[in-house]
Amino acid sequence: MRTKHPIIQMLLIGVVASVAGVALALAIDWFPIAASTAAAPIDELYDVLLIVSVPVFVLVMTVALYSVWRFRAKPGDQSDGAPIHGNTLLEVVWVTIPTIMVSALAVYGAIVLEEIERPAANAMEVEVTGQQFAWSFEYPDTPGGEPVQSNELVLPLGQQVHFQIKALDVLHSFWVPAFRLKSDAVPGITTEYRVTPTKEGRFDVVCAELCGLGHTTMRQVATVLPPAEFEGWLAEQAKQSEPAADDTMPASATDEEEAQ
Ligand SMILES: [Cu+2]
Repeated sequence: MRTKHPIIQMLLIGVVASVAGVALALAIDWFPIAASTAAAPIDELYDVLLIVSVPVFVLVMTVALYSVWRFRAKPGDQSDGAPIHGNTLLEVVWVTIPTIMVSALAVYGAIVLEEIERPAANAMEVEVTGQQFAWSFEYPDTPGGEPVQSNELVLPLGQQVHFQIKALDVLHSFWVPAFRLKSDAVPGITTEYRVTPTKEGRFDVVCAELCGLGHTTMRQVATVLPPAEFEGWLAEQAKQSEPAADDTMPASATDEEEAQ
C-alpha cells in the first residue's frame, strides 16, 4: 500500500470524522420543551454553533492524534527533533480563519438577540425578585391599580412579558428553560429580558447561579394561561392581597432557609 501525503491523510480522516461528528451532534435532542417565541431562533443558533464548532474540534484532534501516531519516535531513537522555528503562513492562517469565524458568529448572535428582545407595545411588566432560596413576583399593572405580589409566576399566552429582575442578597439567575432566556439577578442593579410565551402549561422556573446551600431547592413553576384566565387570576390575587399588602417576604423562603 502506498502511503499518502500526511496532510491528505489528515484531511480525509478529518472530513469523515467531521461529518460523523456533526451528524451525531444534530441527532442529539439538546433542548427542553419550547414554549416561547425565543425558543426557535435560539435552538437554531445552537445548531449553527454545533455545525461550526464540531469540525474545528475534530480538525484539531485529528492533527494532534495523527501526529502522535504517525510521527512518534522509533524505539531507541535518541536524536533531537528538527530545529523548526515559526511558520508565518501557518500562523497567519490559524489567526485569520478563527477570527473571521468567531466574528461572524458574534454578529449572528447579536442579530438573533436583537430580534427576540424587540419590545412589543403591549408588553406586561413583571418584577422578579430572587432571594435565598425562592423567587417572588410582582405585577405592577393591575386593573385596581394596586401591585400584586405572588410566589407563583403566572403569565398570559401570546403576550410579551418584560421581566425586571432583582436580587435581595446574593447572585441568582432567573431561568425558565422552556422560554430559553436567562438573566443574572444581581444585588443593587435591575436586569431585564423580554419573552413571549407560546404554549399553555406549567414550566420550571429555576435558579441557574449557585447561591447557597438551598440553591437546588430554588425551583418554582411558571403557569401560562389563556389571556382571559390570566386576567381572572390577576383580579383574584388583587382581591386577596388587599388586607395584607405589606407581607413581601415569601413564607416558603424563610422555611427553607431554616431547614438548611
Ligand atoms: Cu441559586
